[in-house]
Amino acid sequence: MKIELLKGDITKIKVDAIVNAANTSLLGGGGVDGAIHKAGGPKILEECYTIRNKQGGCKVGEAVITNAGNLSAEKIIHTVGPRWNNGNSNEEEKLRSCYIECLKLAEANNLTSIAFPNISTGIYGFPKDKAAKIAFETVTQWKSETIKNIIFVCFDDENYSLYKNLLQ
Ligand code: AR6
Repeated sequence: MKIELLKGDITKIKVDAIVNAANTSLLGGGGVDGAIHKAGGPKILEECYTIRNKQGGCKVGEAVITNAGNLSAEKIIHTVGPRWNNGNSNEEEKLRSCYIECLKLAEANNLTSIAFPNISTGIYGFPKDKAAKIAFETVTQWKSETIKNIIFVCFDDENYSLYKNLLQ
């Protein structure tokens, strides 16, 4: 299993699955969620509505999978990261769970490559250094079956340099 680092816009990445940092409603928002729905078009949201009707959205630390609309990825895996609450609400465990549930879903769908944004480190305010450590540790400990390639896509300089240090 190869772990890579890229800087830029995750909607442009050619992989089997792009991970979205969504919210519990699954109905879109700002940040990477907004960018994915904007670039991917209405088909993604349509399937999000179907999932909502069936199971009422997605809980923090869990993940659901949909089509990728117009994007070059095959699937979008939507996960809901925790909002940072000074470390008082099990945020670290919940963030770890996001990565694990995404990896599980990718494997269950026989996907071989997956791109992660830096979940929770934007609007949800999770400290970037802590989040990078959790993401990196969880992914490197993963016992892969179908996944051959994991890509961390960093949008901002701070995250990029944190991941660069971890990968070195
Ligand atoms: N490609 C890759 N990374 C991106 C992109 C992009 N196009 N745009 C932003 N980022 P955020 P959260 C980075 O705020 O903190 C939404 O409204 C960004 O620099 O997107 O999990 C949802 O609906 C940051 O490092 O997600 C939720 O309500 C990272 O993506 C809420 O925001 C995550 O920032 C979720 O907040």
